[in-house]
Amino acid sequence: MATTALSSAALAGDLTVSVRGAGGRPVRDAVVTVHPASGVPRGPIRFSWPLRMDQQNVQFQPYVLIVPVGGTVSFPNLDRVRHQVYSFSRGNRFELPLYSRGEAPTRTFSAAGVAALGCNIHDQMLAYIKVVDTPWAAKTDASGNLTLRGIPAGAATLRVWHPTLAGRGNEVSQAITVGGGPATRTVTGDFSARASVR
Ligand SMILES: [Cu+2]
Repeated sequence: MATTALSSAALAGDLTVSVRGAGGRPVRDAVVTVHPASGVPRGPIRFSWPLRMDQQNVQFQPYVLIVPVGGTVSFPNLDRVRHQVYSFSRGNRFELPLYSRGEAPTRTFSAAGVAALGCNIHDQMLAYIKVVDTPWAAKTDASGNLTLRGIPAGAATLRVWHPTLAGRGNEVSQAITVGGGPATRTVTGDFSARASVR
């Protein structure tokens, strides 16, 4: 590789994370966050995906939505039936009034953590909002993988959360060191827990 003039920007690296369960089974919808020891940038965090939790066919969509602290989520009802969405999760308790097709109430999430969502009308509806305080956050795809880009080089904490991950808060963490280039890491866990409802 050619040596060129050093950029004024600090070194940063891309991290590909692979989340696996028993027998190497890929785990989708696992939320991976990285908190550099040097801190996260000030100011609002923005993600590329919409902050939107649809109700369609009497299901929430998506199953897991990552939201930055302070983010406002809309909850559009695309069904012909009414929904009444709530969360009993500590720090993120709320209840939206019963609402009909075409309505899209909103809720702002000001505390990092999890909001397990339910519907008072339809017991089978379940989804999760993961509120994060770092811009380095993503969820795994169907192959259990994701890539976080531009993480500052140095020490950092990597966390993996999933509603069926066994352990405190459905989360595991490990210390990592981010280098100045691409890296990969596999996190294997026990995803046999019953999906948490709060
Ligand atoms: Cu409902």
